[in-house]
Amino acid sequence: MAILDILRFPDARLRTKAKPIDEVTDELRQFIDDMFETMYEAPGIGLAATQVNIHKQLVVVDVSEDKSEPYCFINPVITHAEGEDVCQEGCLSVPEYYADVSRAENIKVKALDRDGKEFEIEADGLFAVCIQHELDHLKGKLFVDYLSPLKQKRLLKKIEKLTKQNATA
Ligand code: GNR
Ligand code: NI
Repeated sequence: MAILDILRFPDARLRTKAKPIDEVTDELRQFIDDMFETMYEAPGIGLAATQVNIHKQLVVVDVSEDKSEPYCFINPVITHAEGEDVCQEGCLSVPEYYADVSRAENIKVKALDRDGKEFEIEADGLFAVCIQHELDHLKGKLFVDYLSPLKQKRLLKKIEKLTKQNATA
């Protein structure tokens, strides 16, 4: 097992569109284990392969408090979405920044599990928010893209400042 490096906004590689996975191999399962380890260590409630610079359609999610609900979604597709809910989001690729985002409240997702078997589940609450956040990563989209241009500009300035500070520290 290994802890993987997480790309940080505004790294252009976070904009890469992930490709479908055509075979679930032992090698892929090892990578899935590394993704879970990286997510739990961060700590975070979800992680998309895009964030660790692997551009395949794969995300892991666990919104439980005791690592008891691990979900792996391979080639995930949202088959149903309804309602609307605003939630404060954060992202491991945008550390120490939080903002309200509006998303569907109830969703259904179809995907392959780590054995390559198709499944479909319903999600609501934080689970639904997190799945939608992760699927956005696979499309090269970040939660900050939903913010006003002014807020995005302020965020970039803040990051620029922090980067300069770190360079001279
Ligand atoms: O750890 C995470 N917390 C979180 C909180 C609210 C909405 C979405 C998330 S996902 C985030 C981990 C992450 O960056 N996944 O891509
Ligand atoms: Ni994220």
